Amino acid sequence: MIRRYDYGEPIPTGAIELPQPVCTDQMPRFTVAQGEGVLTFRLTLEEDDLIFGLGENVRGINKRGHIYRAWNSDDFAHTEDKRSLYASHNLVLFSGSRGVFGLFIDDPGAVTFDMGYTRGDEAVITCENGSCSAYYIEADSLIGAVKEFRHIIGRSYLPPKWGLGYIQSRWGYRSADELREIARNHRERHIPLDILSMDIDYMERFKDFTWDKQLFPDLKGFIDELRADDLRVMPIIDAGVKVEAGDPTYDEGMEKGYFCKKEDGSVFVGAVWPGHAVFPDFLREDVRRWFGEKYHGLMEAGVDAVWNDMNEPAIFYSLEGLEEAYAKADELRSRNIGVYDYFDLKDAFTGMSNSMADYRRFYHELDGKRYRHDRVHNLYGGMMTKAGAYGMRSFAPEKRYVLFSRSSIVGAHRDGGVWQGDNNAWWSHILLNLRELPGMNMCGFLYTGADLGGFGQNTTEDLLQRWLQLGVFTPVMRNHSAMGTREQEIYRFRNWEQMRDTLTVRYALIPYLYSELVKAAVKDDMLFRPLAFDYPRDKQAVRVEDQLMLGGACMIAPVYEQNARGRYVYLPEDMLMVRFRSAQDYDCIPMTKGHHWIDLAMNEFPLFIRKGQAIPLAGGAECVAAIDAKSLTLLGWLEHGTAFTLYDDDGECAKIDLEAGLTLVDVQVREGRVSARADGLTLDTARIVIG
Ligand code: MIG
Repeated sequence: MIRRYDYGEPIPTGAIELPQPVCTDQMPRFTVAQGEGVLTFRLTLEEDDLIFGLGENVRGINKRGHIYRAWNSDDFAHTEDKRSLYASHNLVLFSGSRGVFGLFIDDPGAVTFDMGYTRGDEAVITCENGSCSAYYIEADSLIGAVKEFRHIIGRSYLPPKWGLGYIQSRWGYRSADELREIARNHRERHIPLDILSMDIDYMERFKDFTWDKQLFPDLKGFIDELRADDLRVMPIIDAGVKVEAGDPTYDEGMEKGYFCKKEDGSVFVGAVWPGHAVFPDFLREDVRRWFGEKYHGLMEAGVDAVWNDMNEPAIFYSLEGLEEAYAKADELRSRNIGVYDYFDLKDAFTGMSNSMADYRRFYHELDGKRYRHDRVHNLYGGMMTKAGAYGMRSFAPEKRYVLFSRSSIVGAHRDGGVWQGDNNAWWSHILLNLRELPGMNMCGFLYTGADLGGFGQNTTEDLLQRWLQLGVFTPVMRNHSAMGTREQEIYRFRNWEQMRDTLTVRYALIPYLYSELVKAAVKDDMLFRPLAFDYPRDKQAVRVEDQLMLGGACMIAPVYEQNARGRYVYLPEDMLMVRFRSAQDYDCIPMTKGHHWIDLAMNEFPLFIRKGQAIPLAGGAECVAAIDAKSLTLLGWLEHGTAFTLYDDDGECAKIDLEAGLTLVDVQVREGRVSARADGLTLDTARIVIG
C-alpha cells in the first residue's frame, strides 16, 4: 500500500512515474508537524526496529543510530562523521514488531533523516523546504515494500551487456597513445577488459564536448581501432561549461540563456576544472535537449559510453566568494589579529568550495517557475543524467548506452547508473562499497559500483586484490584512481596473475549477472539485498552488515580486512560454497546453516549458492563479446529437481522483451544422477553436488 500526502506546495522532482492520488486523512504512524519553515515527521522507535534505505550514504546497511542529510555533496573522504554523499535517495523503511512501513520524501531540497541519533528511540525526518510530497508505504515484507515503491517510480535503466565488462580508468590518462599502451598491456597478458575510460584530461582545456587534437589527432580512427579489438572508450562530461568565447557550447548557451542566472539576471560564474565556468540549467527540458544533443559529437566518433561528473554541482569557488575572502584578508591585514580572526581568515578560503552561500546565489527554472538553487539542489545531477540519456537515446534509439553519473536523485534511475564517487584506498571502503549497494538498489539504481582499489590515496596489491573480489559481483566493475596516486592497473602489481584469474570469474558469471540484472529491472526487484530481506525472522541474519544476497540464488561475503586469510560467515540456510581462484579453478563445498570460519587465501573468494538452487558459469573470455553464453556449467547443491530461468538477448537492443529472452533450465537429480535440459543451451552438470 502506498499513500501520498502533500504538505505545502511540493516542488516537482519527476521521481514518480505513476502519479498517485493525494490522501487527505492523517498519515498513519508518523506525527507530522509544520512550523518554523520546516516540516517534520516523527516516529517512536521500538528497541528492535531495523531501518533500511537512504541509498548512497555512509555507515551501515541498517541506518539506525546516525543522522543523514539529503544534500548532494562532492565529498572525497567518505568517513563516518559525514551525513551526505553524492545522492538523495530519500526512501527509508522500518521493520520490526509493527510490521514493515516507511516513507519516501519527494523533495529536491535538504532533508534530514535523524534515525535515532539525537534520541535512540526516535526517528525524525525534517524537510528544510517546509514542503514535500510524502509517500507512506506499508507492506507485508521489506522486498514487497521496495517492489511497490519501484513500481511507481518506473523501470530502472539497463546498460548493454558489455557494460558489465571490466573498466580500466584513471584520472590522468592523457593521450590515444597512452590508452593504446594500457590496452596492449591488458590484452598481452590476457587480462579481460572491455572499456577504457577517459577522464577530464582528454578534453581541450577541460571544455565539454571537445577533445585535445594533439593528444587525439583522430578520435574516430582511434575508437575504430579499439573496437576492432573489442574495446571501447568512455569519456567524461562535467557539469560546468568553460567560459570561453568561441567555444560553441559556451556561445550557444549564452545566446539562448541556458545557464543559471543570479538574482540580477546575470549569469552565475563558478570555478571548476576549466577555470571560470557556467552551469547549464538542467532543470529545464529545452536545456537538457540542447546539452544532450551535444553528446552526438562524441557519438559520431564512435562513443557509446559516457560518465557525468561534478554534477552536485561541485563549485570550487565563485567570483563573489573569492571577493569576500579577499575582503576579509584585506580587513584583517590592517590589524594585529587574534587566533579567532586567524581561524576566520582560514575558513574564508577553505570554506569556499561547495558553499551554501554559493548555492544561494543562482536560480533555476522548473515547470515555468523560478527557484533559488538551494531549494532544488538535489535535482541537478539527476537532471544532468536525463540530459545525457536524452542525447544518447536520440542518437541511437534502438540501442542501449552506458551512462553513469556521480550525483543522483530518485527518477534518474530510469536514465542511467551511478558510481559511488571518490572513495579512498582504505580497507573500510571495501565494506562501505558493499553496504551502499542495497540502499541504492531500493531506489532503482542497479547499475552501480565503486572505484575498485580506491580512488584517493595509494592502493596496495592486497587491497586491490581483495576489492576486485567484491567488484566481481557489482554491475559496474571499474578500477579507477586519482591523479598523483600510485598506478593502479592490475598488471603493475606482483600478484597480477591472481587478479587476472579473479577477473575470469567475473566474465564467467556475466550470463548469470546479466540475467539477474535484467530480471531485477523488469520486475522492480533488487540485485543486492540485505539478509534481513530474505530471512526476516532470523535474528542473526537481520543484523548482518558484511554479507549480501545477490540475485535469486546467491549470497556474497567478501574479505575486507588486511592480512586476513579467511573470515567468519553466517549462513542463514544450507548453502553450497564455491571458493573461486579462477573461472576454471574452484572448490564446491556444501555447508550447513550457522556460523562458519572460512579459509580464504589471498587469491580465493567465496560465492554461496542456496541449497536447491543452481547458477550457470560460462567459460573464459577476455571481453563480453567473446563469452559463449550457450555453453554453460551448472553449479549448485541439489536434492531434487530444480528449475530456474535464465535471461539473455543480443545484449544491446533498447527494447527488453523479458518473456522472449527467458530460457527454462530444468535440472533433475534422480537416483544419484544429474541431468539438465534447456532449449538451445549446452549444459555441463558435472559440478552439481547431490545432497
Ligand atoms: O574534482 O575528473 O569523482 O572520478 O577522476 C575531481 C577528475 C574531479 C571527480 C571524480 C573522479 C574524477 C575526478 N573528478
